[in-house]
Amino acid sequence: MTVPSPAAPSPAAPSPAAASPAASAPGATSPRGRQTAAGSTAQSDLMRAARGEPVERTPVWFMRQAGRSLPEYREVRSGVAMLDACMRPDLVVEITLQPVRRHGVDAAILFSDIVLPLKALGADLSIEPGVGPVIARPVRAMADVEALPAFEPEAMTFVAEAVQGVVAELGVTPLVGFAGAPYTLASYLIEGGPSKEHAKTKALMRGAPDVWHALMTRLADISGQFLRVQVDAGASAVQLFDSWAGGLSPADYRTHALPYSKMVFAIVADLDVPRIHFGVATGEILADMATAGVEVMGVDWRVPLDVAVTRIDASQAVQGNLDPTLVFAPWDVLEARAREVVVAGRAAPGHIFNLGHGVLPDTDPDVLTRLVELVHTLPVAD
Ligand code: 1CP
Repeated sequence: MTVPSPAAPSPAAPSPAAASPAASAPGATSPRGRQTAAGSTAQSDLMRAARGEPVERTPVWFMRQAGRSLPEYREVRSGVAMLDACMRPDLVVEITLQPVRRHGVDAAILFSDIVLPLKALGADLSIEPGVGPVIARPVRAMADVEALPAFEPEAMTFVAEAVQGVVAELGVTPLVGFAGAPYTLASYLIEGGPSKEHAKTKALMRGAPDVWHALMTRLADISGQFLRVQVDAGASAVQLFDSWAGGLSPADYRTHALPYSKMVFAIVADLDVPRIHFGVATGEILADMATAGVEVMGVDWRVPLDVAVTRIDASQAVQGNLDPTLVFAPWDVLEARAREVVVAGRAAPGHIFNLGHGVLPDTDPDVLTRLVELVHTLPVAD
């Protein structure tokens, strides 16, 4: 399924206004999908579901499908630091394709991390094994925000190269590009690393609105431009991860987080790719998240999909939402729950099957393969 590399896309558009219009040349973003020599991704089940059109089979992919659950991932990652791996196009192509080959999922997601653009732009941060992102100089004051790097398209050439390499191998299977939402990114920058309560983040958010606004605006630009780089290079859809936004009350979310996520989605609005919005424990803020300028709402396992559709726009597709711990249950229990998810998903105009959060590292990959096969056999309508 190897196809020629896309015709030299620019690594990044300097601003939405300067973006090239949709075109149908190989490698270009067509209005409804990605044109490659093997055909267009536009008619894939994933893209059709995202647009709310009928599908042959329910499309399925898994958040964190590339990663520690796969022995072939552990092998190629051995001795290479996480963010170094993300910056090597040869490794990114290989790791991104591994779960597609193994599970037969309907989409690839770029192997990267939400903090990668900050690292590529020069921020002093790393991903510590078993911990997560850690930043040397946490953001606490305006001077720290000003010291953060601004977006530079030249720093992203390796991302464009990796995306081009992936889509050349994927044929008509779409690649999902992604970025971190400003709130979730800010939580790592302010706390200095992973945190449960996000107390420092919320203190800065409420106590220093000018610093907060400056930080969130900067992060919105970086994430939006990072998504553009991926789409320009060949990604067919984008997902914004606001993993920790569910820790905010609806009022705080609306005031302090949503406006900046809207900025991110606005930066890619002209690219005509499906935009997916996801967070964890977001039941109370789903309605607000749905207003960010998105076609697909990701839902975690806490809210049944047929309930989620009553909280979002009737035109929006849904993505989710099997509890990721169900892979450790007996197969008949997992199968029954997966069937329930597919039936509940029919309440939306389109449904992309996924877990309600990322694949857990101890997951048996054979269970995921079997789950993909199951979902593909289930009827898409009553
Ligand atoms: O060495 C390793 O293998 C480290 C584990 C790991 C991996 C495989 C990290 C550290 N990041 C990743 C890749 C990654 N990160 C992907 C891969 C693409 C795929 O899905 O296959 C994606 C989509 C992410 C995005 C990401 N990173 C999110 C949003 C998704 C989510 O899980 O909510 C978040 C919050 C991060 C931060 C992060 N990076 C890594 C860890 C362990 C964490 C979470 C730390 C925490 O608990 O706060």
